[in-house]
Amino acid sequence: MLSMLGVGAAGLAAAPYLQRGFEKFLGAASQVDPTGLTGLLPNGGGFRFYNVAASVPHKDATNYQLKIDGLVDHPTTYTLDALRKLPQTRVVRDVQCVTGWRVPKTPFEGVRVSDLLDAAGVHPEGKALRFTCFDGTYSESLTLPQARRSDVMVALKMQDKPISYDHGGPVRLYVAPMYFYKSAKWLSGISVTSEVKPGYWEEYGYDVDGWVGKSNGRSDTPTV
Ligand SMILES: Nc1nc2c(c(=O)[nH]1)N[C@H]1C(S)=C(S)[C@@H](COP(=O)(O)O)O[C@H]1N2
Ligand SMILES: [Mo]
Repeated sequence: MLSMLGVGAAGLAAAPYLQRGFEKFLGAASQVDPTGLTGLLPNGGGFRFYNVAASVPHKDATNYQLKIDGLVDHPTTYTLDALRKLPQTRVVRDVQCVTGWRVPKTPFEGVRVSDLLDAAGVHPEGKALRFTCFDGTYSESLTLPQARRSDVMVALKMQDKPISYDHGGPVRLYVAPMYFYKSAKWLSGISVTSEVKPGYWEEYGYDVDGWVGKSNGRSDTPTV
């Protein structure tokens, strides 16, 4: 806990990251802080912007790459254009952060993770995925069956627009049935592994299986 507060305080000191640092600070603190201050903060369309890194490079169609590797037959690197050319799936669900905020009926669109896995050819000993981000810090995980759901995707659009930088553009993970911390922003890598390696927040105690309503002590269920 103290180390998380330290990260938040560092964020407050860096002017360009004031907003995100502050959100991050209270997002972490709200787990134990009964003041309810998080509800008073300004936010964009109901969303809070989260970022655990000090700074994140900007990427676009000229330099974005998604690397698929690990226990696969065909390690592959996709450009943004290559991802755009693959079949796209659109899913509309409520976004829910585990700290309590929620944005109803938010469309996400992109390429199913299962399609990328099929193209890569997963080895029999491949049991899980590790997701990494070009912020250099954040990570996430899913089991193979979770990742192969039809509502789990490498998202290129959010709210029917290209994903903005703050929301993790140009490409973020989107795991519709789980709390939003599973939806890693600024996605840069998907590695097939033999077992689940807990992600960034999971090292601080969040459930590795982040099903909405079934974990982290919350009981609300999605409306869609
Ligand atoms: N790379 C990265 N991805 C991340 C995070 C982060 O700090 N860094 N925060 C997670 C958390 S806790 C939430 S609630 C959502 C927030 O997404 P948003 O900033 O688009 O609202 O992103 C998730 N993915
Ligand atoms: Mo979150």
